[in-house]
This record gives sequence, C-alpha cells and structure tokens, in this order.
Amino acid sequence: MYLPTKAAENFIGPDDVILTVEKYGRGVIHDTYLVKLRGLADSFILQRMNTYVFKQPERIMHNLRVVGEHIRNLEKPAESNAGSRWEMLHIIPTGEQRDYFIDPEGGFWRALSFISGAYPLEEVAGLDNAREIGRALGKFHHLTCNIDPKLLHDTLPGFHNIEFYLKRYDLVLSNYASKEPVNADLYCREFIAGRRQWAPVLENGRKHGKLQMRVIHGDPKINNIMLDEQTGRAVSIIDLDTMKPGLLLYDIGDCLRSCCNVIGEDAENPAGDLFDLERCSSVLSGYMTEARKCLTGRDFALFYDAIRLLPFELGLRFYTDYLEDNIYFKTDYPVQNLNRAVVQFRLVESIEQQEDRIKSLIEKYCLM
Ligand code: GN1
Ligand code: MG
Repeated sequence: MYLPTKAAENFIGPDDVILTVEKYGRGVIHDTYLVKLRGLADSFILQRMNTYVFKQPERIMHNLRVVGEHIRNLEKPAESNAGSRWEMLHIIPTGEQRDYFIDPEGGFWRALSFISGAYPLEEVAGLDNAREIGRALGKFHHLTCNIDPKLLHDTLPGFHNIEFYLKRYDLVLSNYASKEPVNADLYCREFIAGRRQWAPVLENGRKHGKLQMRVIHGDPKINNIMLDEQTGRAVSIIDLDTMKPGLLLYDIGDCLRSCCNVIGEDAENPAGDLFDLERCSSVLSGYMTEARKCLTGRDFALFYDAIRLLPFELGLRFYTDYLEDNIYFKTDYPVQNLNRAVVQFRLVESIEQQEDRIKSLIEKYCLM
C-alpha cells in the first residue's frame, strides 16, 4: 500500500516540512490521517478515500470545490461576525493545484482543512447542544441556499428517495425465504405496509414543484457537528461526502431524528416516548436563527411530514439491510439492523403520538 507520508508530500508547499503523519479519528469509511507541519503552517487532514463505497470520488471533490468557492465569495471580512467562529471544511490542493492525487497503485488521496480546538459531539448532553446542532445545520443551509443545485453532482443516486427504498424493500422481501419471520419482523412489515401510501409525501411535493431542490448536507447527524472546545458553540458541520442536490426537509428531518431520539440508534428494548419535544424545540430555534429565510410556506406545510418521514426512511433502510444480511450498515451481531429498524419505527410512533404538539411548534417557527 502506498504510504501516507509519501502521499502527504503532494499537498505541501515548497517551504513546508512535515513533522508527523498519524492515523486520526474514528471514521470507518476512509483512511484518515492528521498531517502536522513545522512552523506556522496549518495541520491538515489527509484521506485515502474509499472508492468501493464512493465509486466516483472526483464527483465529491467537484461538489466540495463548487460549494467552497461559493462560500469564499460570500465571506466579506468587514461583515464577518467576530466572536461567532464558523469554519467550512475546504480542499487543500496539491502543489499542482489539483484537488486530489492518485498514487501509482490507484489510491485516491485528498487533503482537507483541519478544524482545531473543536470536537465532534457524541451525544446531546443538554438543550444547549440541541440548539447548536440546529444552528450548525441552519448555518450550512444559509451559506449554500443560493447555489444552483444543478452545479452539483448527484454523488449517491436514490439517496433519501423513499420510492427507491420501497422498491428495493419489495424486491428484497420477495426474494427472502430463508428465515422464519420473528415478531419484530412482523411488526416491521406491518409498520411499513401501514405507511407506504403516505411515504412519498416529499417526493410528490418535489414532483409537483412545491418543494425546490437545494444543496443539502445529506447526513446532518449529531456526531457530524463540531463544537468549539472553549465556548461549546457549533463551529462546523463535517462529513460533506453526501452533500448533493436534495430537499432541505430531508436534512431537517434527518437532523431531528438523530438529535431528538433519547435512546440512541442502537438501543435494544425501545420503550416510552422516544422523541423529545424540548430537544426538537431547541434544534428548531437554533436552526431558524440562521436559516429561517431559506424556507417557504410550502416547506412549512410539509415540515411535520418530514419529521415523521426521515426516521421511517431510516427504519426501512435498516430493515431492508437486515433482510439482505447486512451488506450496507455494519453490524456487531446478526439482528442489529432489525433492532435498529424497530428503534426508528418506535421513534415514528412517538412522533405520531405528539403530532399536535409538534405541529404547534412548527407553527410558532413559521411565524418567526
Ligand atoms: C450512515 O456512514 P454514516 O454513519 O456517516 C448513512 C446515513 C444514516 C446513518 C445512520 C451514506 O451514515 O444516511 O442516517 O448511517 N449514510 C449513508 O447511522 O448511507
Ligand atoms: Mg456520513
């Protein structure tokens, strides 16, 4: 395998000296290293990208470039808000000003800026965290909302498209004969059957021109939010590999299903109210301070549906993957994806039970 220390040399200037190149973080997709340089030069993140998962990594780099340039052009120092730190991940180019480097063995390497003095949020410790999560997503939407989404590649076709996931589920289920269904199976199948007519609600909104395609993050879950070590405020939203054209409501629903689930994705015996309304309110208040202007009345009309849909979608994806013997989501034990599906469906139930209160909250923010 090509050595990361050699790959790192492609991304430094003529006067830079590399001090160390060390494995970094807990990511399971790419091979990630932190490269430290001597002197005042900034450290940076070096990654050998996983080209099995992302077949066309150059498309991801294109999207990063387009969004990065757009945001750089927005940033006018005089207007920048001192005291509220915000950093967008950006590409560090090679010496030849290319966005990536391909080694002689075909390894695809890229370098990204390193966000220092900050840490990824692992769990929601209080409502301040929830507000910062919302603020980070709002900031991202605010900064990207005027980019023509057609300028971006669709790096993962079908991602967040419920019709695509339902088709896949039907196909997998029709080929599935090996195991005797257990109770949890029957629960999942009934759950899906009872909501599949409603589920294309956002896709229909998009097809009928009610919802506009925008640039989305694609994966705005808790641990993709970075908080400042000193202030606890959100400073960045990372993991931009799923950034692509989509609906803002996908991101909002996904962020809330990650943040407001009080027992986490991997709990084994989900019981009680899983969806926390106070967290939801805090996420939305943070989000709206940054991105209220990106939303239209039509988004608000489908807002509750998005909150209900995204956990349904993820449950459907987990359950389908369980039926397919766990080829997509990594597992530690055989029925983990079945358990994960049940957690998401219980979360949907909790949302449905609190429908009126969630809708009142949405109304409040709609009038802001
Ligand atoms: C996957 O790979 P990771 O952990 O960043 C998935 C998300 C799910 C999430 C659930 C590209 O994210 O859509 O919400 O798992 N990402 C992709 O844990 O499928
Ligand atoms: Mg991700």
